Amino acid sequence: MKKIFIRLFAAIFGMACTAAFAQTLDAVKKRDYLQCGLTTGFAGFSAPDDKGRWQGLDVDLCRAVAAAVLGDAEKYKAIPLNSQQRFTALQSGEIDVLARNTSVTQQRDTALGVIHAGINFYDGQGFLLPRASGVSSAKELDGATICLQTGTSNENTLADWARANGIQYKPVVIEQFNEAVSAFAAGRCDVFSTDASGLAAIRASRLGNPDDYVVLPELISKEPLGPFVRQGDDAWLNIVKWSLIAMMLAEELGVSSANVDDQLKSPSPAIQRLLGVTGNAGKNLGLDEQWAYRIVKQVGNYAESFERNVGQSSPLKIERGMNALWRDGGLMYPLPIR
Ligand SMILES: N[C@@H](CCC(=O)N[C@@H](CS)C(=O)NCC(=O)O)C(=O)O
Repeated sequence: MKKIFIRLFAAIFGMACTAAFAQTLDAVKKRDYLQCGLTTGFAGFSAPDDKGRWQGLDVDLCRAVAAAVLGDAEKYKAIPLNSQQRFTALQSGEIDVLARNTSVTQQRDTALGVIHAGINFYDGQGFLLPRASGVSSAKELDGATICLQTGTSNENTLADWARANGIQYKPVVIEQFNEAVSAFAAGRCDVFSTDASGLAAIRASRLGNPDDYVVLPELISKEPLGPFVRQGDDAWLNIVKWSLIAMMLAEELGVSSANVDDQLKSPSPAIQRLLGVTGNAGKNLGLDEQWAYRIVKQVGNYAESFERNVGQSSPLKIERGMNALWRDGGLMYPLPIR
């Protein structure tokens, strides 16, 4: 009798949980577009082009999820958020996914009710300053005025680093990105500090002649950047997580937007499973079996997205470095689909 009761309870509880977990997927399907939290405009990662179309490595993550879930990479709405606004927007349900140069930290992954769904860019905090300053190492920054943006992990990281290295500095902390950059450009601070990716974006697109500015060689922290979702919706977490993995796995397996149709005939079991020719990876995610095929076809693999947005085909010209695949000496290690 007791056993039957426990089974009944488990079944009802299981159904209730499944319903709760399916929330975001159902909401996105019903709405027929994804609400994607991005920056207010950050070249290479998430910024509108001259036609108002959002472009970037982070935008491609939104497009990948939209392609997987809704069949069309363009079925997403860009929600621009500054650093301060981003977690509230996710917590409150204003966005379905936060895809915006957000560092994974223990506190964010636990206490904020949000959770990361992978890493799409390994980074570190650095310093940008005018070349004319003659400064060539972060050790020379004693006495500097340093611009930062409110609501970033950069504030605490800089404070920790300065304390550990006996460096005195004056922080100028500004809420809006544009204002923070303008303050730096106008010489209100000697240095701008944020993730190196952000510094590359600022240098390439916001400051007149990029060659008049240098990014110092030292990175003072680890900044693993990745998409976040709300805690408590594992089905949705899996969709975002595996959409990103699918892009990396496609790179690893040599599947690109250009050859994906030919690759449907590949004899490789791993490619067949990725593209839904065999297996049930789609069903396991609550999607159809072409979810990853559409990601690669419409968005491209991770290498294509990287090169187009932030790599050698972009003004940022960021090296793959830590963001290369593991087999090429980087940290990107796509989990297997099987
Ligand atoms: N990775 C750091 C910093 C990310 C960040 O928010 N950086 C700022 C300064 S470059 C930014 O992206 N601003 C863009 C905006 O607010 O639209 C974090 O997660 O706190």
